[in-house]
Formats: sequence, C-alpha cells, structure tokens
Amino acid sequence: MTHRGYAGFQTCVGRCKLGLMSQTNAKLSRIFQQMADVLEVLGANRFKVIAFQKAARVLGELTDDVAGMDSKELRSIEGIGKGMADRIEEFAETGGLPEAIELFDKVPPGVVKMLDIPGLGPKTVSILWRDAGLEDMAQLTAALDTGELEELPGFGKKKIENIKKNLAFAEQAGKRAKIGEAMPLALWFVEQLKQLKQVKQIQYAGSLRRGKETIGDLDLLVAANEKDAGAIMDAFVGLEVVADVIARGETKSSIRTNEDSGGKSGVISGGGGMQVDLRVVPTASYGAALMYFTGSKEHNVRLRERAVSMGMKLNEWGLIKTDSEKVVAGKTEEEVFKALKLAWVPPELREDRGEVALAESSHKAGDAIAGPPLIEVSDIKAELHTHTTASDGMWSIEELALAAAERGFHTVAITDHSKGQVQANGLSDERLEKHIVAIRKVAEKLKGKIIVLAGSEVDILADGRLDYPDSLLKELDVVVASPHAALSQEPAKCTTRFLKAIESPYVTIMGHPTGRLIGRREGLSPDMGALFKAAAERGIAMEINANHWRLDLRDTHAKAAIAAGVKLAINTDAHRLANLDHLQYGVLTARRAGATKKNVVNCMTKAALAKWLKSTRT
Ligand code: DGT
Ligand code: CA
Ligand code: CA
Ligand code: ZN
Repeated sequence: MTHRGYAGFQTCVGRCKLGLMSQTNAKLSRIFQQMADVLEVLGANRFKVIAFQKAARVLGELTDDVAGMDSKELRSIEGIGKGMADRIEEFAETGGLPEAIELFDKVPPGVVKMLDIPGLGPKTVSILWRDAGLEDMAQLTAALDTGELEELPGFGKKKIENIKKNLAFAEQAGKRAKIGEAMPLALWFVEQLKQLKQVKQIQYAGSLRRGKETIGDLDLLVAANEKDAGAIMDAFVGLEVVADVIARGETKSSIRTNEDSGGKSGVISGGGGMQVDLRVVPTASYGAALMYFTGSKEHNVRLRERAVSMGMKLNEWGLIKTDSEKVVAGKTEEEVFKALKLAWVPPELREDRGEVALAESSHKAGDAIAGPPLIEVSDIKAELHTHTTASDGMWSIEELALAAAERGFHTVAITDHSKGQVQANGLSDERLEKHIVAIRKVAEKLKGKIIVLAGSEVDILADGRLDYPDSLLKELDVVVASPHAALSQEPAKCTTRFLKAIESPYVTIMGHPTGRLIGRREGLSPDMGALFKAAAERGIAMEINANHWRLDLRDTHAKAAIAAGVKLAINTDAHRLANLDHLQYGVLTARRAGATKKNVVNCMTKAALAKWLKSTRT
C-alpha cells in the first residue's frame, strides 16, 4: 500500500484535466486509497473504508481506461458499485472530486503526512492524532522522545523504537539528490561492478537514465547467469561506500551509501546517504527489464496498455503473447519497442508526455528512433556564460578560454557579474571598461585557437532596468541578463520586470530565468508564455543554466519555449573547472524538452553564431 503523492494529487483533483485520458485509473486509484486511509483515521464505518480500498485496488489493476466508460460499463466492473461508479463518472467528466477535498479538509495536513511514513498505518495515526493530539511531524518527533506515547493503547517501547527508525528513514528517503550528485555516484558503481567477470551487461536505469533534475534512488541493472547472481550481490553489498544493507536478496538488493561516500571512494562527490537498488536479470530479459526499471511508471503503464491491446503482456521479463505464453521480445529495448510497432524512445522522453504517439508515427515512417535526433553534448561548440577572477570565478580569462578550446569549442564568452552583485565582486562601469580591454587582448593572443567574446552577466534590477548604461552594454558582444535579487517578487510584477529587460536592444540571452536553486529556493514564477513570446519576437535566447543547482529553464519550461519558437542557450555558468562538467545536465534537461541541436544557439557554427549575435542588436 502506498500513500505517496498526497500533495501532488490534491492539486490534480482541482486542476489537471490534461492527461485525464491517460491516467484516470491511476489517479483515481490513488485518490480512493487516500480516501480510505483518511476515513479510517476518522474512525469511519469499516464497510465504507473497505469499499474505497477495494475500488482503489480494482482501478489500480484495470487496464481499460475508465474515462471512456458509461455508468453501465462502470458498474459491470467487479468490485465497483453504484456509489463508486458515480464518483468515477464525476471525476472523468469534471477532473475533480469535491467529496475528496472535503474529506481531506477534516484532517490536519500534518496528520495526513504521517500516513506517508512506512509502518504508520491509519489506525496508529488515528491514535496519535485523536488520543495524543499530535497534529504534525514535528509534534510527533518531540513526543517520541519524551516517552509520553508509552501510555497510549498498544504503544510499547518496541513500537515507539520502530516508529523512530521509520521516521528517520522517511526523512532520508524524502531527500532527493541533485542529478550532479547522483550521476558520479552511479558511474562509480557501474565502474566497480563492471570489473566482475560475471557481469555481462550493466546500466543505470530509473530517473537518472531519464535525466531528471533530482533523483530519489539509483537503480542499477545487471545481466548475468542466474547462478552468478549471488556472487554479484555479495560484491555489491560489500563495496566500500555501503553504510547499510537495506535488503539482500537473490536477484535484488538495496543498500544505502554512507553520508560521505565521496570522501571514501575518492571519486564520488556528493550523493552521500543515497539508496541504491541492484537487480540481476538473465540476458534474455535485459532489454525488457531495462525498460521496466527506467520507467517512468506512467510511460510503462502506457506501453503495457498497448501490449494488451495487441494481445500481449509486457513486464520486466519480456513481451509475451497472452494466449501461447510465447516470449516475443526481451533481449534488447529496441526489439521490444519494435514488436510493439514503436520506434525506440530516448529515455529522457519516457514521461507520458506524448512520446508513445511520437514513437508510433516514427515507426510508421520507418525510423528506428522516435522523433528527430535529440541534442548531444558533442553538438555544443560554444560557451556563452562564464566567470573569471575579475568577479567571483577561479580562472583568468586566458585559462578559461584555453579550457574551452580544449573542449573543442570555437567560441567562448567572458561574462562576469555586474556592479549590483557586490558580494560576487561585480564590476563597476570603470572596471568593466578595463575588463573589455583585457578580454580583447586575450582574444587577439588566442586568435586561430578560439574566439573570445567580451560579455557580461548583467543583473536585471527589481524594476527591469539593466545594471549598466546602454553606452556600456553597446560595447559588449554578449549580454546575459539574469535575475539575482528580488527573487520572491510576485509573478505579475516579475513578468513586467522581465519583459522590460527582454525589450532592451542589447540583451542576447536571458540567464537562469527563474533564479531557482533546486531544493533550496523556489525562485520566481513569471508568466513564461509572455516571456517566450517576447523573446521569440526579439530573436534572443533563453538559457538552460546547466549548473545542477539551477537547471533553469527546467525541462517543461524549455519544452514550452521550443514550442513558442524561442532559441535556447545551454551554458555552464562556469565559476571553476569542475563546473564545465555540468554541461551534460543542461543537455539532459534540453533532451527532456525534446530539443535538437537546431534549437540551441551553442550548437551553431562559428559564422552562424556571429551572425545571430549581430542580429540580436536591433
Ligand atoms: P526516483 O527514484 O523517485 O527518482 O524515480 P524512479 O523513476 O527512478 O522510480 P523508482 O526508483 O521508484 O523505480 C524505478 C522504475 O521502476 C520506475 O521508473 C518504473 C519502475 N517501477 C517501479 N515501481 C513500479 C510500479 O509499481 N509499476 C510500474 N509500472 N513500474 C514501476
Ligand atoms: Ca530511482
Ligand atoms: Ca528504486
Ligand atoms: Zn553567472
């Protein structure tokens, strides 16, 4: 039983009509399960609780979409009575279920959150809330330490210890790693396990393979002979970074890395305390298992439905004919997709955002891969946002330019901070004038090796003005305009502010447009549609800042930007050497947005880039 996604689904009950067709079953199943839990916390009639539990289970397993059924069809489903059929119809028609919202309002949100903790069922939560008066996690944590809970019915020392443990675990599990922490950790594990002679194939799967900005846990998949699985598990749980073995099974194990796995292994930075799941499957199932464990769950549901409609079933073992149990495909992802009459879908697109339809039409057109080729790191030929020692960077202009040349780039822009960024040693008007001269000097020296452009990362002030006068901006080749302050401005004000900045005739790129820091700062929420429209008209680019703290624009924004005809820029915003490696995360974000190299200015040829830069000066 899972209780996850309460907050997310509450917004869904209210709003999300999009994706109704695809996910009605899953969403309603979750809603019904949560209704059952809340009813139980409230001490409702047992039969009512059971009816909701049953409906949740039935919907969770049903392959036909309830959204398309009339009430007669609904009631003919085993386990769905008239009351549930009515609720399903209402939800399918309106996209909401007011009864659920009303019900959830009866219980404090903090109490509903308690249901998320593994081992805390509705009965226990009910006692904690109604008998002990605990209303949120903080109160629960405090009460666990005082010993007062031992007085409650059914609460012994052991039970309290267990709750404590689960609470600590839930806190840890609730933390999602940034992709820049998870990726090096995953690559390290892959490297270690590859050395085992029993490992035939290995790959990281899950959200990391899909390139998501944050990662809950790592999912590693290995192909090997069945008899070798034990030895592989032994090696896995014995690795030096393992702090905790959560489960050790014959073909599946889960571990938690120690808090400082980076320090120990010497190659991993970050990712401490992450859960890592390893599964071993036979080679014949490797492709099907890779698909299954890459997800997303929603994408998998889509594919399973498609398999069923073709008289087959799809699971982690393979694609199997329903009547004869004959295995149709399973060894590689490509052959499974092909047998489903689909082109192979790049993992970054597997989010149930229209990729199955895309894969179908690509397959019909005879293409092996769904959609046009997505952008790759090797397509990037220019870096347009960097910092040197002149502001808060670690490198000189020349060191930076040479590192960019080393990467095979034809162009690099030096864009130090503007004067408003006092804490980052932003450049005053006079210092910028001198800096431009210094950049031109290095440019001259490195002629033939790399083009070095003079730029600035200019603050967009709270009222939309830029932090340098036009007379100075005019002298620059590249102006990245970014917000660094007034980052909790209300949306309408911020939209006006940014539109004003975009209208400046000297802006080339709008840098990290929301100013968010993942897991730390929400950032701004301007009307992105309005900004994209203005940016498209001006012909300027919107940045995907590749730093793993930012990834701003995020994937969904970047997708909307492309649809609006806006050019994207993928920049590392490098302050130090290691930052250049973040380029891959910016590219993954762009791939999740469906970007090709045509959408990204950093992929232009030397001449095309120069021409575009000029064209932004209107
Ligand atoms: P995360 O770890 O929260 O960042 O996200 P994922 O996508 O890596 O999720 P995870 O680790 O729970 O599971 C890995 C994949 O396994 C997931 O993307 C799809 C598949 N999977 C897991 N549980 C289910 C399930 O109940 N149904 C289906 N269809 N697929 C599942
Ligand atoms: Ca995962
Ligand atoms: Ca997992
Ligand atoms: Zn910057």
